[in-house]
Amino acid sequence: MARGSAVAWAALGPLLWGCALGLQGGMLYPQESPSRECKELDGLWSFRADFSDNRRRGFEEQWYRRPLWESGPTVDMPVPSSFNDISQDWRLRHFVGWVWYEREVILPERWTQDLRTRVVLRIGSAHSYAIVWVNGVDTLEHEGGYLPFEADISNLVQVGPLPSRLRITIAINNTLTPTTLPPGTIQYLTDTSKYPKGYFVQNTYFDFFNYAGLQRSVLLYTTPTTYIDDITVTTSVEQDSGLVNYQISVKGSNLFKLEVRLLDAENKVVANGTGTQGQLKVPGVSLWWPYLMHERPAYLYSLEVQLTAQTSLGPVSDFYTLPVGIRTVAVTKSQFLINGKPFYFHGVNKHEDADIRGKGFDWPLLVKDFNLLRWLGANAFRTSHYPYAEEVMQMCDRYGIVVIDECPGVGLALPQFFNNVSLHHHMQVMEEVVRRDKNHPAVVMWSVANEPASHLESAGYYLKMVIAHTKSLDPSRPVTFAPYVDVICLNSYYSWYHDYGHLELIQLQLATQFENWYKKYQKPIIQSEYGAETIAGFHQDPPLMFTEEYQKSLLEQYHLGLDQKRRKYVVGELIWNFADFMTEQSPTRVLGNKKGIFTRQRQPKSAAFLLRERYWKIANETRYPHSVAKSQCLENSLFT
Ligand code: BDP
Repeated sequence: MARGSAVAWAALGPLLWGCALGLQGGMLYPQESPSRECKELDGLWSFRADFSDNRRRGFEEQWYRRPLWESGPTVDMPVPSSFNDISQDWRLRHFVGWVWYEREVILPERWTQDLRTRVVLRIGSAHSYAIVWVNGVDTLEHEGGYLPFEADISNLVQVGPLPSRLRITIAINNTLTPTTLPPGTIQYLTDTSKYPKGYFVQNTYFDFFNYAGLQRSVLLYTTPTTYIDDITVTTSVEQDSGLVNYQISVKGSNLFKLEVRLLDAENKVVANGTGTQGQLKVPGVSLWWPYLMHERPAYLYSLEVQLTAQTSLGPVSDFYTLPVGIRTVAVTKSQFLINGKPFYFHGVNKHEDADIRGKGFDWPLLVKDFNLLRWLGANAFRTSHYPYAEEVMQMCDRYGIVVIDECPGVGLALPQFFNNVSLHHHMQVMEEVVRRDKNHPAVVMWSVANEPASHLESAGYYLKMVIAHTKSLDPSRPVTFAPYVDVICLNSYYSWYHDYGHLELIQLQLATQFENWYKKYQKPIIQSEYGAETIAGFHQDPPLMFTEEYQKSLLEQYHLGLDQKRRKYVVGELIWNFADFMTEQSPTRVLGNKKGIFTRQRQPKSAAFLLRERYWKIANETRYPHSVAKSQCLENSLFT
């Protein structure tokens, strides 16, 4: 994207939008409406890991043909959750290969008898390769964890008078190979004096535990046979009016009518339109503002879409409601603009990670994390290093937490990972990320990779292609990582991995880092990672590494360096990390990565208070119109 002209770019976005998706069909978040029903399949599933030498016994014996208990012992497995930390069997914690999940469901009679109803099976995520059978019939395959996939199973359930019992079998393989995302390698250790025959290990090149399984919700939902398949919305602002450009795709019939209405937060209709595309104008618009950036909150409208269609079985209608935040995003040489105003990212990097459930989605954890973010005065996070659950993105829209949406392009460390098959898959994953998250006002930028080995010859072409593809998918948002991007994100660990213990060097080294990058590329910079390993409760003063005092001092030095460039071209800072998280075992990790400012149990280390004071101070300095924000968590505490 051209560097200078933010205005032209913002205007072009909505016009170019939506022409390049190669995927079949949309991926709207399932919702209940007068025309749609949902049936959640969360809870206990039957489970078995295939411990056979080649891990293929399940396929050889066709475990999907009959109830799983008939082919051997099963255990209870909660969904959503990672399977790794649930049982007392250490082999399961470290298991690499195929695991099998199964669940029986009774369907409402209408779903099986009414031929104007379409029944869809949707899996929120399955890490990392999944095959799905319904009543023993091969139905669906999907590659890649962290993103949803679904199949129309109407013809499997609408087959006779009473087939209301459904058996869903899902086989999931967590093996990472040079062509998966993230990639990995399997290494066979053949020295028989040290390893038994056939011994292998999974090598990965990233710093988080490769939790796996059905980590997000599985559900069944219905639509009519002619249905709203996808909605794409982009927004812009013209004087005091908001413009909402919509594009709707309908499947099942060409004989339909579409009506759209935009409602404000009080459910008052503020604009309406008809047809598959159009522009809605909202005079006196309430903009979507990031948390603490404006005295107005993150305002959400609702786009109600109503479809009526004629089918051979009679008329059908479908209803879908999409939350819409009206805002603009643009980048200049030295600023990141939201609604035309400079935005400074003061936030965190996260992981979807907590005890026992691993990366399993969990409402209490989600709400706690958002309460902590607001307490901290954080206005942004990066979804390091993979897309988070859809419910997380919805919370960001509602709370005004700005998101840099990162795909699982992490650990791209070896030359063999930059091959054509990987490139194709990486582009496909970006399509799936954009398709899923394109309508979230909170998402302001796509991140295509974390720390790829961009110096390798094979990486240059690969990364350029992924970035160009992402831009063609969504010209309305900037793209980050590596130098061929709109905003430069820098991870650095001065006085931690380099010159460790020497806090006095941070300011100098940080200044050199910023100046070199800015001189070369003249693009805004975000310090996208910095931090120090800290074991809660370790104290030493003067500070020594791993203590709470060292983490605090390191942060203080970084902040002095950041403040030098903050009003120039540095547009953000994201601490590594929000909370401690699990990694593979290694001599440099003590029960995981401890760079959190909160523990894995979400209790604060001393640095959390330091960061909190800083973030509220920055929020108050950068607020529009200038006013003092009150901490919502401590009534009588003002950070000015
Ligand atoms: C960064 C990586 C991140 C690691 C972090 C660390 O992007 O995934 O967890 O280092 O070492 O370079 O703590």
